Amino acid sequence: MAHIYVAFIALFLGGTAGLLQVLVRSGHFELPFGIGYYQVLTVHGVLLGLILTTFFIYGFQIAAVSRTSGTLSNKQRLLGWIGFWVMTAGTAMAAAMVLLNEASVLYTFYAPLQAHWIYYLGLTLVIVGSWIGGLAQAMRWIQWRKENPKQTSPLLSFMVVCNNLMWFVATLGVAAEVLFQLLPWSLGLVERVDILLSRTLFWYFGHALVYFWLLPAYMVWYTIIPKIIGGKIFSDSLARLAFILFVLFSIPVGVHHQLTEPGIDPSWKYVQVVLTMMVSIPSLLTAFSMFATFELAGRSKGAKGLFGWLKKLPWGDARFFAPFMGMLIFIPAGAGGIVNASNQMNQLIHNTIWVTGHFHLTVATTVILTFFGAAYWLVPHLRGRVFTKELNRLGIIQTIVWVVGMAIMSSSMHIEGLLGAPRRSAFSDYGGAEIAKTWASYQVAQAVGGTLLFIGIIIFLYIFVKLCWFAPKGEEEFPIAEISPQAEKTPAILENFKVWLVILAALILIAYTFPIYDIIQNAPLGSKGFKLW
Ligand code: HAS
Repeated sequence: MAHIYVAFIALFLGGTAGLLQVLVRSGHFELPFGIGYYQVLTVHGVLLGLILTTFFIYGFQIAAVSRTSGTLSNKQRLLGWIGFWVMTAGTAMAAAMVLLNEASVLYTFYAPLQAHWIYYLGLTLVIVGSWIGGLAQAMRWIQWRKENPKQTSPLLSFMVVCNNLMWFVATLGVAAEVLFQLLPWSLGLVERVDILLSRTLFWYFGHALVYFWLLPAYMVWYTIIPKIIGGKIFSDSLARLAFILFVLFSIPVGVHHQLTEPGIDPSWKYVQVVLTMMVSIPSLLTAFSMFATFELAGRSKGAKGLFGWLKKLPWGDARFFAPFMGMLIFIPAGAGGIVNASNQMNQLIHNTIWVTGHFHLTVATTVILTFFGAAYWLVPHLRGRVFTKELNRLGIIQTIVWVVGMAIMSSSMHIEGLLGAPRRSAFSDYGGAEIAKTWASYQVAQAVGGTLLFIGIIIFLYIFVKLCWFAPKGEEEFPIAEISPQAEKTPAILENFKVWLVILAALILIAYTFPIYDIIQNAPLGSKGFKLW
């Protein structure tokens, strides 16, 4: 619960910043008291992209491991608490610097924009804290394996370990960037920074980051949703295979965020684009698995015809409805990702507000709606209360408001991006340029959609507060589905992390050794820091 409280405080503050942003970008509103647009944008990105996600994920994962592998030992709990406090202290440090207007560098903190060193140190602590907390979760799973030799470990715990392993390997990149480049540079110990190297290290981490958000949502889809709809997990092996593929392919693909970067040789971009297409496969496996789960559950309840099973899904249950809408939105959202990853099309959309539209569909809809759906049972389960009919009805309304708001905001971002509007920029009419006039109506639409989303946040937080302190006391189930009896036995290799780590290391070395060697070997002078806000 401690993690979840921090997460939803971040949701409120970050969501408020989001509302201010869409209003400013509509061109009809200006920020009061000299508050800068980029300051608000940094608050928004850091609090929602980094803090809300990481804290909710850890709250959920700790509960998931403890529910499926057994209660955490005192040592594991202590490590969990140390991790929590280190992360929280880091958050406070980074937040303080942003609020003091010393770090308006956005959540990607691209050099040569230079923030105060305390901002970088704060974010480093968030990562170090997450290593400590993640270790505690993995230790419980290892203990389970020792206590139950030669048995397949609980699926949900296995998934948590995969996510933490991916996170650990990915964060090594950003840790190297901050420790060896940004911190010494912001402290004045070195004068210049190698921009291309810093971005490459960031994106080594940055794409795995998006799967660190997505995989907990997939945990809910694979293991929780089947129980809520009265079905079974379609296949334990398929679910594990999908997670292993994410571990393997999430990291050696970061260069697809740098397809327009001049300093990276096109042949390495080609390799990483191929690997990016590989990382779409586990999502396609997941889509297949979810359809199979829905259909089998529907047919077991007597559904007939090709699509009769759709009618048997529990549409009135917010614990299902919110994640389901997340899945549905992931179909266009994922297709947009494939557009981004395709080198030629990336030239059109890169650095336009299309990309902002893409990640509001993926993380801010697919992932967040699944987290909302999970909170509807997890919070009352942990607080000893029940998710009442009235709160469930509000949860359905909340989901509809969210989907409508996001459909308006995100589709207008996609279209405006195709018309050339930049991302990461405050409102401007660009000196009355003709092209900028074509964006105006889409910017107003974004303000309308963004306002609906803010209303969605308020409704969700109302439900959350009720579930924490005011809903009737009782027992709410932690729903975990069983594996279908028809599923094949899980091959032991899927749990053999030694094999996967070797392949992962090989893929990373192939994808990154030469580009990084090349970047360092041909490094220009480097850049001094800039503070443009
Ligand atoms: Fe992305 C940029 C490529 C997925 C987030 N992405 C971003 C940024 C973020 C982000 C935050 O290649 C901006 C970063 C920044 O600040 O610069 N993305 C992809 C690809 C995928 C992808 C190939 N992204 C995500 C996910 C995210 C996320 C997931 C967050 C959670 N993305 C890119 C690229 C860029 C990028 C480039 C850089 C662009 C640039 O130039 O700057 C893939 O993983 C997508 C695969 C997904 C699918 C969909 C499968 C569908 C499923 C739903 C099934 C539905 C069911 C419902 C079962 C293939 C699983 C049943 C329905 C019934 C009707 C019954």
